[in-house]
Amino acid sequence: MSNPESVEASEADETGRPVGAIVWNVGSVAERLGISPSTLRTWERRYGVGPTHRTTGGHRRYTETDIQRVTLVQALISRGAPPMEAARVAQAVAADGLEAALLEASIDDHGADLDHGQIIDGIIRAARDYEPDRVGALVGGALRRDGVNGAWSGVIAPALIRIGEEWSNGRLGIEVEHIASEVIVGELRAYTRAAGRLDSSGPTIVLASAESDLHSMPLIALEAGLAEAGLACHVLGAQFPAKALASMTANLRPTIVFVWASLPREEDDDMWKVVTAMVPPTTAILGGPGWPQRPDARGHATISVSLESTVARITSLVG
Ligand code: B12
Repeated sequence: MSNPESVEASEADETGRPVGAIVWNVGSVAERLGISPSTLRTWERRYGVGPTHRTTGGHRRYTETDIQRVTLVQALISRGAPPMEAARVAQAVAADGLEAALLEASIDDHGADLDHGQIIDGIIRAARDYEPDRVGALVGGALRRDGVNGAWSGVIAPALIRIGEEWSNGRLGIEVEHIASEVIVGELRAYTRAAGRLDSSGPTIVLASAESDLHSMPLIALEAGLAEAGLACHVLGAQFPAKALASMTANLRPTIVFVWASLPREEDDDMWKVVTAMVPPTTAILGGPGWPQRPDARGHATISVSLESTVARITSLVG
């Protein structure tokens, strides 16, 4: 690739660009973007998206910000936007929002190759910046690209675990955790709805969180994973009372009862007593790090290790 050129003091302009900043000529930018120099010149001539600087001899010189902006035009065009519209959108983005806009455009572009680490960083940055739409675009894009299991294990769970760690170390506020979790729940639910009408005439699947435990997102992820497999379920949500679960199970005789616990629970806990007392035709499956670990105290209940294995187990149990 061609080398960037360093701006000479005599070429610095009145816009405040630092003397000596790295700038690129049109050929280098074209090479970086994999498009022709004439396309770049056309974007500048027709739509006004181009270099903000020229040498004293009139040669185009792109700064990194200019390059981000033309890259955004390119990403939007590759997603199907007409060039004039792509240029209008890119021009409207402030310089400090270009990186985020690019990330969003690439995740929505199924051909784009953002790795999981970049998406996780983007989600955490967007939640920290109080920008739920950006969190949603990244999470929704990952779901559409990787499916529920892939997006959960590759992006959503690692992002949540990091957010939890940073919250407990005091490096981010609880509002960041709330923003991220609200948006993730919304995206998972939208994904479930997009699966269309599910057949609910078959075996009954009940999902709940343990009494006094507010963590319910894994239920919503499981609901989406089951929807992807064509299965409908009843989601009872967070903090479900043990007594109500016992009576509902007796009345409904569901095939599967899945109960999530993020917070630690003891063996004398009511919820533990209810789930370990469940017998066929109901199979109790427990998920989350909160459950007591002693296998001989579990009765017929089993502990799951991941979203993917839980979906697979339920799918095989309900045939
Ligand atoms: C989002 C969140 C919240 C949200 C929940 C919103 C919602 N709708 O669910 C809110 C803000 C309400 C919340 C509240 C609280 N939270 Co909170 N929360 C989290 C966070 C970031 C993610 C929770 C989650 O969904 N975890 C699920 C996945 C991402 O993590 P995991 O449990 O480690 O999951 C792996 C395995 O369990 C396994 N797995 C095994 N079987 C199965 C089955 C299925 C189906 C799935 C999906 C996965 C799975 O796979 C997972 C990885 O994919 C966690 C961090 C964390 N590590 O969990 C903290 C965390 C659970 N919270 C914590 C705490 C302390 C609290 C609060 C007490 C204080 C607070 N932060 O406000 C309250 C709890 C109040 C209450 N009575 O419940 C602590 C718990 C520490 C502990 N062990 O006691 C954590 C671990 C944060 C931390 N690092 O300290 N929280």
